[in-house]
Amino acid sequence: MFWQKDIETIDRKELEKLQLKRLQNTISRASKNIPFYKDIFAKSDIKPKDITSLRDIEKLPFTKTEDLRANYPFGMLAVPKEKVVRLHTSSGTTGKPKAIFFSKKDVNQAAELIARCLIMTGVKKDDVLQNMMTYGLFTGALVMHYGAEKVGVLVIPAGPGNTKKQISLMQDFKTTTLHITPSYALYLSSVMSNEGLNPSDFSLRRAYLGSEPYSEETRKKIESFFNIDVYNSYGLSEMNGPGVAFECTEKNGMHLWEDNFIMEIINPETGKTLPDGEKGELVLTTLCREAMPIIRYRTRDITMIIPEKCRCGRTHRRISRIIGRSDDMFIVKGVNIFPQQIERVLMGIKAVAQNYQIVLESYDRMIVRVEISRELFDGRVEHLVNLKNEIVEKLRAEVLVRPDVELLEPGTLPVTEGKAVRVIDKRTL
Ligand code: DLL
Repeated sequence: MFWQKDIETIDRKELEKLQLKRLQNTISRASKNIPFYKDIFAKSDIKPKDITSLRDIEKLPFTKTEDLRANYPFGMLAVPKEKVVRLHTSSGTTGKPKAIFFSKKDVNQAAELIARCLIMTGVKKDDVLQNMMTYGLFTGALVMHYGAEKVGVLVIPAGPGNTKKQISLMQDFKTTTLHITPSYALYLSSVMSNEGLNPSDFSLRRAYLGSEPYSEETRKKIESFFNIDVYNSYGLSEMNGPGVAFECTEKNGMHLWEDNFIMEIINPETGKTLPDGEKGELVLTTLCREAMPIIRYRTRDITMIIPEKCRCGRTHRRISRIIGRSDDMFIVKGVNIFPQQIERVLMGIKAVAQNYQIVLESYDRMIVRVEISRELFDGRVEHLVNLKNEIVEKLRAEVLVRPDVELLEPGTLPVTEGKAVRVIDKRTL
């Protein structure tokens, strides 16, 4: 099923022609209207007219998160303020937020992309989507909301939290589709299971999970608890929010909408472009954004382009699950570790419940605190010792560092409404 079949299955040659035309237009507008880009072109040898092929994009400098911060609040705007109809911000962990502006056309275009994503996963007008992302300055909820309304589904603007109420909404309005973060989906499953509720008595069919990294094991855990299909959804505020890349029913990598974005994978250390199939940092250029075009934005997200064609017939290339962020990686005993490696191991162990935390005590000591499922809390020390040893060994095999593991009762660790905080780095506190 397609929302815009012609563009979703466009011939690659045609797609590239369209990309080039849109890239040239974006560069020309940015270099005329945004002082930051005007400056870049004034200082460098490369001029907008020198971009005559898609490969020429590699000659342009990157835009970094610090550039958006330095130009806060209005510095990256390409249109007069009267044309802006919406502001979102992305706060990140430090410093000033980044301001992201939408014109009317941008709001509509972002909704179009979401509509593609929903129809691609089989949504129909009679579906009911419970939007459990945070409404407000965060893009997650509002951008999805507008896209879902465009498709014509009933949207429940629930926001996150108040889990018992969420469950009643799901029951009363026969919710079929959830839009939710992976950490909140795990928490929801623990509340439902504590309440003795059987997800098969609900009308749920699918969930869109994104906004934070999670592993295939977490997907499986959530799919099997709720008896639904989970689709991975990737996006970032700087590029509209959700709807940048999304899984089709093959559930094997996310189609990145290449008529709206140019994607590159680079080596984060050297900045050199890598071929399809190699892991590196995702760099994105907007092709349709009116209010705030961004050229070669360094997302810091590590992924790769899947070279094979997808069986669904869409020609827009897929990216793999995000492996981690280049700034999420930490080093213990000289070994590079991504939190997601740890999550993958934990979620693959049946006795592990929904929540965990990684505490970096020192440069050679990592503690992994794990909640275990209630059934296993039977008081038999022998069970707990065996489980702890299993977790230590599996983690050591994956990350090559032996962690200390603490087993905890369910509900011990904090739950956040937004993105989960998994790593506590005491070395930098
Ligand atoms: O999280 C937009 C979004 C909302 C995407 C809802 C999907 C669903 P930001 O708050 O700007 O925007 O955070 C963007 O979140 O650079 C990734 O590091 C991470 N991220 C987003 N989706 C995924 C995903 C929204 N599916 C940052 N897997 C991005 C892994 C993800 N990481």
